[in-house]
Amino acid sequence: NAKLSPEKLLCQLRDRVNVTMIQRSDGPFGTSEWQQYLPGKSLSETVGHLGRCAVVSSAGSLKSSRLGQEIDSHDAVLRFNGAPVRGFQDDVGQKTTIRLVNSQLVTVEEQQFLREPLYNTGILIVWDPAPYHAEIHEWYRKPDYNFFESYKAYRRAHPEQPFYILNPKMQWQLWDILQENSLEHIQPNPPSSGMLGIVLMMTLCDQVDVYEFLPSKRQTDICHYYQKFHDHACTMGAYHPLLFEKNLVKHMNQGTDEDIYTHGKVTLPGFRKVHC
Ligand code: NCC
Repeated sequence: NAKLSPEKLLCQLRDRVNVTMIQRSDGPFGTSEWQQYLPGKSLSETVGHLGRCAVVSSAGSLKSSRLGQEIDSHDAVLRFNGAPVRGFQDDVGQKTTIRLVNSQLVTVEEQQFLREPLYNTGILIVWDPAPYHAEIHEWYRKPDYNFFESYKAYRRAHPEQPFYILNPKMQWQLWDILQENSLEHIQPNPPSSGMLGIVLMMTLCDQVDVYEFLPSKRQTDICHYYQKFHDHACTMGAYHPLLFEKNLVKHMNQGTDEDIYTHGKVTLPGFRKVHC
């Protein structure tokens, strides 16, 4: 399906997808009010140089996988949205270095977000589906979910916990590459949290092992490992271009098909290890 060789694709991702967090110098965030809220340190200063990293999708196929120890053996672990670890350690591990959450969760589920201890571990990053290649002021005026007040409330309650806002330009730079490498026309909706998280970790780590983004032999219609909720669209995508994301990730996999089948595991190089 993908048109470029895996090597060229990695170079395109490395050179064209700008993974940055909102900074004090970013247009509407330059006010004195925002200065108090945005973290003082950059994300790379906060995490340092990471070696082996794990990205844990929230897929139902993680259930009974017993991948917990293997996942925790990584230097850093990325999880998504409300995906829990308590009660699921054997399957998904217990380490959480970064949690990537969407703006819908932060806004619509604000009360849980502000209250549940799940969110108090590790570094938080929130992202919002911005209009296609929108300029930062335009996005700030019209975010998909207006999560800014909830972000501020969380920062006031947990001022010591690093909490970043993903610069929205990344999602469309990534979407463009997804579209260019697909034979079909893709709906212009942003990539899933899973795909954004994979590329984020490729900027921070030497190696990225992704679990159950490409489903293993445990593939199931159960949406999440932590809920009894069936929906085929969770794995294949409805709003997000999930199928195209999965094809792209499969194309770049440096691990074996056996590892996908048994562990749902894909291995990608960090961008530092990509030579173009
Ligand atoms: O379900 P969600 O995603 O939180 O899952 C995180 C990422 O794991 C991968 N995944 C998940 C389930 C599955 N069966 N297969 C998978 O590959 C995907 O890469 C997914 O991105 C999101 O992307 O942010 C999403 O968020 C949820 C929901 O908003 C949050 O869980 C918060 O409650 C969306 N669901 C709904 O809006 C109902 C989902 O569409 C996308």
